[in-house]
Amino acid sequence: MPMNTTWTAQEPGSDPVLALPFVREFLRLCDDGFRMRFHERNGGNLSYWLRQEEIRMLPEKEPKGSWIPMEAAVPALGGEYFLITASGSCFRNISYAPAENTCIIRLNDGGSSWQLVWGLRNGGRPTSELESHLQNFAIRAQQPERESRVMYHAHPASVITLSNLLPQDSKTVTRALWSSMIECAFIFPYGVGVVPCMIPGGAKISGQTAEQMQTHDAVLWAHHGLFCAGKDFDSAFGLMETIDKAAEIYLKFLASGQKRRYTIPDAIFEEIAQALGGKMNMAYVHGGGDDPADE
Ligand code: 2HA
Ligand code: ZN
Repeated sequence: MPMNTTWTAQEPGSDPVLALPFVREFLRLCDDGFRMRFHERNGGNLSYWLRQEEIRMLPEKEPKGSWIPMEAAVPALGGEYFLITASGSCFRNISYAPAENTCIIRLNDGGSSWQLVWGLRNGGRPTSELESHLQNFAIRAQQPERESRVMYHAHPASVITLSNLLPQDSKTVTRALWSSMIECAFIFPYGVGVVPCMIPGGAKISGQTAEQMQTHDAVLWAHHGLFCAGKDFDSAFGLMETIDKAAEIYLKFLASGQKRRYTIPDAIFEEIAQALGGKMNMAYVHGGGDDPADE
């Protein structure tokens, strides 16, 4: 998708869609992610799954244009509406010119194609990672307490650095992050899944990501970035921030050139699991991963 070179600021009052609370929160997250340096150029993408009452708030609910087929169908999401960043959109432009850089789409009943409801004013299509966003929503909706409304993909530098250092294995990566600061085990008790380095976009990476999302809170794409799921914008953004910060702490410790001298004992993770009523990835509670810092 060629990138636009000029943008016209879109005033919030110019379009009723921009006044909707979920749209405002979506745009605020884009600005915050850009300020956090999670998004170089057109890196990253964001999606929001609309609730029924939010669909009713849309001034125009009927899709326009043709049905565009997707590589992989998501039958569980047939007929659902999503607000999503446009392919090629740079996060620094999204809240400045939202109608060009985002869109609301509706899926057909079989969840195999999408149609435009709002946005993409200069043409284009939703993010190249559309399939990953949708499959992640579908897989998490199978577990009611883990259902997500926000899917957030970004390129935080510290997190990407981990895939240059650590074995690309979910337990090792999760333990390295949990061991960096104690809040991590509370904030992502199911840990971080890892998908090995592969070409972004399309069915292969989205299938493997959804598989990891079934049992983890976030998924690291090796040498690429991170996918975070959340029940709302604060949860998804907070997860991205927390994992980024834990990765930064881990890297600072490694940069000190010292071996790990003090660690969070497994007994503490057991206590956290108890405090969370067992809603934690128990396979990661006891060490034995392959962390080079422990060698
Ligand atoms: O949208 O981040 O993974 C650009 C990307 C692709
Ligand atoms: Zn990416």
